[in-house]
Amino acid sequence: MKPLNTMFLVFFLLLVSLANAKVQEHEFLVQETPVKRLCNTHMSITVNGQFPGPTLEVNNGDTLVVKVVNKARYNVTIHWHGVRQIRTGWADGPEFVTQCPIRPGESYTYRFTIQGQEGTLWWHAHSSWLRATVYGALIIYPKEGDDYPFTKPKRETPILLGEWWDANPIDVVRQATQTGAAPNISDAYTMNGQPGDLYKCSSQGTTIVPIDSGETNLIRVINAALNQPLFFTIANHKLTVVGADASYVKPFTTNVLMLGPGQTTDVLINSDQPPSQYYIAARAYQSAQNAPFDNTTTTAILEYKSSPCPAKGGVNIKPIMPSLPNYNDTNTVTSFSKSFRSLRKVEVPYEVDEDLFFTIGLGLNKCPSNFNSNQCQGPNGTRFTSSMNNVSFVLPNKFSILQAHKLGVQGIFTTDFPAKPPVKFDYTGNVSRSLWQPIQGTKVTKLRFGSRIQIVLQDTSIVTPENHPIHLHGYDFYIVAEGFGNFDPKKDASKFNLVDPPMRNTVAVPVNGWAVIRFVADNPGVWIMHCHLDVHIGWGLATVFLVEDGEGLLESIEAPPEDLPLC
Ligand SMILES: *[C@@H]1O[C@H](CO)[C@@H](O)[C@H](O)[C@H]1NC(C)=O
Ligand SMILES: *[C@@H]1O[C@H](CO)[C@@H](O)[C@H](O)[C@H]1NC(C)=O
Ligand SMILES: *[C@@H]1O[C@H](CO)[C@@H](O)[C@H](O)[C@H]1NC(C)=O
Ligand SMILES: *[C@@H]1O[C@H](CO)[C@@H](O)[C@H](O)[C@H]1NC(C)=O
Ligand SMILES: *[C@@H]1O[C@H](CO)[C@@H](O)[C@H](O)[C@H]1NC(C)=O
Ligand SMILES: *[C@@H]1O[C@H](CO)[C@@H](O)[C@H](O)[C@H]1NC(C)=O
Ligand SMILES: *[C@@H]1O[C@H](CO)[C@@H](O)[C@H](O)[C@H]1NC(C)=O
Ligand SMILES: [Cu+2]
Repeated sequence: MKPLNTMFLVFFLLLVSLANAKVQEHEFLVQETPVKRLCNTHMSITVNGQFPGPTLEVNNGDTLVVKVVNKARYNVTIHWHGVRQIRTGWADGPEFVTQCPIRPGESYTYRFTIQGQEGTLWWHAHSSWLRATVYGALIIYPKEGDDYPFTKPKRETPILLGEWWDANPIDVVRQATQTGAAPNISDAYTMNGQPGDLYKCSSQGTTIVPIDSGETNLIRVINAALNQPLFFTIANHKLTVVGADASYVKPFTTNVLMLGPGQTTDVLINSDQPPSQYYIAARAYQSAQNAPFDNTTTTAILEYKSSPCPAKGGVNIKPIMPSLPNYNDTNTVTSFSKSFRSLRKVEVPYEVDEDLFFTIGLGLNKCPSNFNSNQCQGPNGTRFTSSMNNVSFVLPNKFSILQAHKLGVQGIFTTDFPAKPPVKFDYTGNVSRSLWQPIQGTKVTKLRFGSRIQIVLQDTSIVTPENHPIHLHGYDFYIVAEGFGNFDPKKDASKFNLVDPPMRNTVAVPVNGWAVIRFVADNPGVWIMHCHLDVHIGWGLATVFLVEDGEGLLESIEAPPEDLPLC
């Protein structure tokens, strides 16, 4: 076809697809709101006074216009987790990466279109630890007239898993930044903002999920916890996984899910049990060694409509409690994550243009000479740090990286992020102390528009091995393989699934292991890739891809919005 004809065709298809796409406008007031949990009231930062925040419901193809007004006393930004933001990187949200923060008293309007994604995503603050309370679900239905590729559910319920501190989360992270130690662990996990029956002063508010006999219902599980991968289960009910991170998967049945922070999983449940009340429960999957963690259990109640009412008639029927895997049950995590296959036809690159190998893990910094011992309360008088390929990522503060890139401002970042670890070592072995302290920098990787990328994400055992949920902005990627130990290209490349690998935006990299992801760099802009444990982002477990504009029509990032916050 001649280029002109192609253009007409593109234009025509655009018109057809725009015909029933809608534009939804919302206002998000970020404000302090009293929230009482675990017997105490905190002035939490919320959106529109709601905790969790409002659920956004759209159809694939719709455009969202969200005016965020900051009435709180902290800088804030909002990230639309998993939304591809094709050509609209200015609306992605991570502070100092794609925009400067919205300062107190200011506002910014995020505009973006959902393109080709269906299922469950979410939104959250991407500034300091504000996302502890500033988050909500983003549900994407198929285009109007389209159906789910599975039994139409009678009811749909989102369940947001969260993490609650009986303190101001901003104080918790500030204290850790000052001391160099690990931040205080949380006091509770929550489901839709409620800890549930197993915590003090909580059973009044326990989330109830309604169901009736003979139904098939959809539960959209989102791990919005700050720092903890979580197991999730429902007593006596099988879970049929049909989607994850807004991509459909070939259905498979399991008793338990594991979600790293940032991940979502859509499951169908059949109400095939005697009418009663069943606990829905979640608790920690803890892969780090010798690290304190919140070992409490959050619950909601799956309640059959016709179940005997516990409050009436003096009969005290307790909901049925499921058993959960041990906190350290990595085998369950492995068999779960290996069950994922894409449902729809995949376009995984067979060949790659950039073959990248990134180590991910923790580190310890020696106490700087101008610091006192109160500022070095990490193990043996150190400060915790974290890095990819031995670079601990530092956010700029005068320009966002995207602004600096588009305006050609020098001195904000460098483009020398290493494609391979600068030193080769036994990543998952007993690592010499001389390798534990990374360098700091704002180093990015430049990618040509349209190039095919492979990244091996390799956990290290420095300080402790750990399952890190690695999240890439602006893209979905295929997880073509994962395994334990050190990735070996000779042995492991033959195991790649290039036929039906799952497509996700966050990969839970196995503890003391590796995962290999592939994607095509077809979305120009500046995209952060980071561990979704917020404690690790703060320590520097992040890096940035700068994807250049292409040459064709619709291959360059749009112009910045006029109200884009400046530093
Ligand atoms: C962290 O925990 C310690 C020990 O329980 C406590 O003294 C401190 O106040 C906590 N910090 C914050 C910010 O809540
Ligand atoms: C949770 O941790 C606390 C404090 O370390 C400990 O006392 C308690 O036994 C643990 N509970 C469970 C259920 O593991
Ligand atoms: C997991 O924890 C259990 C109970 O604390 C312990 O007995 C077991 O050795 C641990 N397993 C691994 C693989 O660390
Ligand atoms: C701290 O020092 C002790 C004693 O030298 C050592 O056994 C331990 O491994 C050190 N811990 C860390 C995390 O460096
Ligand atoms: C790790 O290596 C150090 C230094 O070579 C050695 O002292 C230590 O015993 C080793 N630890 C283990 C668990 O092998
Ligand atoms: C990281 O870089 C520092 C500074 O050059 C060096 O001391 C350390 O050994 C390096 N570690 C690794 C894992 O490359
Ligand atoms: C808030 O953002 C501005 C830049 O817009 C920055 O200079 C300032 O340091 C930020 N404040 C905090 C507390 O991070
Ligand atoms: Cu991490």
